[in-house]
Amino acid sequence: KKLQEAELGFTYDDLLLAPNESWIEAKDVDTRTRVSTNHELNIPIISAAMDTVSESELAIALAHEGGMAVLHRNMTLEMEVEELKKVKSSGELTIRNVVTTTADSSLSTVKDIMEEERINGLPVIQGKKLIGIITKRDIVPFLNNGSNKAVKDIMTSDVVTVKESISPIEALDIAYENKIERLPVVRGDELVGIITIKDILQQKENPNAIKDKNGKLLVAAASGPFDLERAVALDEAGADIIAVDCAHAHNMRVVEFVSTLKDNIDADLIVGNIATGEAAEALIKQGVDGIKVGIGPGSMCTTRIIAGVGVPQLTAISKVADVASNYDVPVIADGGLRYSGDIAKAIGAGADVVMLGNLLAGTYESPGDVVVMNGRKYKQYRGMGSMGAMTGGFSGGADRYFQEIKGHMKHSKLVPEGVEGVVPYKGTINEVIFQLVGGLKASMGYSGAKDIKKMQELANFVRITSSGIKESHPHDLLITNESPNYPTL
Ligand code: RVP
Repeated sequence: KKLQEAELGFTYDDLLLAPNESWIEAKDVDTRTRVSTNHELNIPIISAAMDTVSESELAIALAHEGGMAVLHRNMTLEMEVEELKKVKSSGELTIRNVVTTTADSSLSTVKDIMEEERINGLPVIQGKKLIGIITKRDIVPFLNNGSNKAVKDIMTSDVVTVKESISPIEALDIAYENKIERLPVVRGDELVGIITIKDILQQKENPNAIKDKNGKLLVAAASGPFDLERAVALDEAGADIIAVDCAHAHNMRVVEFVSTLKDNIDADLIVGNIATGEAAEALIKQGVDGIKVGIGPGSMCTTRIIAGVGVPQLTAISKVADVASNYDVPVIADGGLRYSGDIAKAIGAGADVVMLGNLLAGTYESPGDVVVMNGRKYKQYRGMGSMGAMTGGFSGGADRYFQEIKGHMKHSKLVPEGVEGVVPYKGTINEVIFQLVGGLKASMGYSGAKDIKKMQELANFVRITSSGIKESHPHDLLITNESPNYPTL
């Protein structure tokens, strides 16, 4: 009876989106979406909380594109807070930690500071008061001619300054007008920071960047299911979202602990992973701000093989979304996505956001070095339940799978649910996201969906067979030029 009642579960390759009548084109669609109760993204993409994917560098790059990273937790609490702070301070137009000099300093000291800090200009201060600015250009003529001039002899005293409230456009105008590269920011005559043209231009290049209410880049940070100390510390350090990262969030101890976490943090709380409507109901009743779906679809995950447990991902997304939409709680489809078309399918099945591991691993900004094998470039990618992640680093992978590392425990006493490997080097986050979002937009054009909500509403799935899959991929030719959005391993 049990077998007769067994439901059919679908995943990405089992279905395609049928095209709809459409009055909308890819270039006109709106990809904004909600990732948690209180936070919107400009693109429906977040990065996996994995130690070969999400640290500050990738978090900054992804937030610039309008998405968000979930910083991994296979590091000490202090290190994770440090990573978080790097993301939060990077979005600021005004650098507040300014390296300065004083009027009586020698030019050679100034040169050394500039070289060490790799900066081309220093504000000159007396106490906290700004009294001048000195640049590399000013000092170069005097460096090799035995001159014993001091900063005060050659600095520019008539400094163009700006107030803290300045906008990037205004700052840029002032910098161009005065042909200068850096603008000291003052409160009265006190120096409080500096704005550089380089930073403004970087901001201008990223009109899609996603920021918090203070203008800092949006970022989430992972915490263990029972790690109150970490969740509170990350919250205090300014995380916008705490993501409870766990392999089975329908474990009732995890569900019950949600309310303790909620009571102690201001940030939104995303919890996962689950794969059923019942689990969604249980978590939503505890007040979660977002739910993450995915038991076993991950590209390096072996849970379905080792434990024999999981739900094919499109069915899991759809079951969770059916419940979550009644409560207006965002759904994140985590794992198993290989192409941009899978993002469209996940959204069509009810997801508000997708979480990517493999597709963002192997980018310039992901942690780790490029390795060359047989003339091709790769970067490491490993499951957080792999032997390497559970025993290396800070064993932040182990409790995700309810496993404990004790003292000198032998590795053979762990049961891994993930593997370690490499993925092809893919270029920058900017290049990768351009292709992924481009594919999603194309799909929205085919579906006649002007935004993500409409995509969820209008998506029409058609079931396909293995011949359908074969027909979908390029066939009957030898690919001679690799396409940026269709990699061959
Ligand atoms: P993928 O994008 O298919 O590579 O999947 C990434 C997801 O896989 C992660 O966000 C996480 O939910 C899951 N994961 C991470 N480690 C492991 C494991 O070791 N089994 N699984």
